[in-house]
Amino acid sequence: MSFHAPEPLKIDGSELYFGIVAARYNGAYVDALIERVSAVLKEAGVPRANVRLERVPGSNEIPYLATMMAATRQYDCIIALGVIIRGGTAHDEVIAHSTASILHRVAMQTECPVINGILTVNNTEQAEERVNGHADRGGEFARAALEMARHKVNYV
Ligand code: DLZ
Repeated sequence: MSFHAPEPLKIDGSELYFGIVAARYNGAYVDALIERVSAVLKEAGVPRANVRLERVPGSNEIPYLATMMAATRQYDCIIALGVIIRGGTAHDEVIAHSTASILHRVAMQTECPVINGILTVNNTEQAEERVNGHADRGGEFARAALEMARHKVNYV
C-alpha cells in the first residue's frame, strides 16, 4: 500500500487557533490521533492555550460540536477526529457519508475550515496502521489544519 501525502510546509502556528472535536467511540485509537495532532501543532509553535479539545460520544455527534465551535468564530480551523470501523451493518457507511458531507457544509457556511479526520477502516489492523503505524494520519490531519488555518487567516 502506498500513500502520497503532501510534503510538509513550514508554517508558523504561534498565532493560530484550533478546535478539536474528537469521538470517544474506539477511544484508544482516537486518543492516539489526538496525541499526534497535538504534537504536530506544538512543533509548529501553536501554544497549548490556542487549542481547545471537545469530546463527543461517537463520530455521529462530531458535526454538531464542529458546527457550534465554528460558529464562535474563535478558531482558524476545526479538526474532527474519529475512527469508524466497519461492522456487520451499514451503520458505519451511513455515519461516514453523513459526517463527511456535513463537515464540508459547516466549513462553507461558517468560513472556518474543517479537517475531516474521521478514519473509516475495515478492521482494527487498518486502524492500527493509520493511527500508530507508518501512515501517520494524525500528523497529516494536523499539517492540513495548519495549512488551511493559514488560508483562513489570509482570506477571512
Ligand atoms: C454506534 C456506533 C458504531 C456501531 N460504530 C461506531 C464507530 O465505528 N465509530 C464511531 O465513532 N462511532 C460509532 N458508533 C457510535 C455513533 O457514532 C453514535 O455515537 C451513536 O450512534 C449515537 O448517536
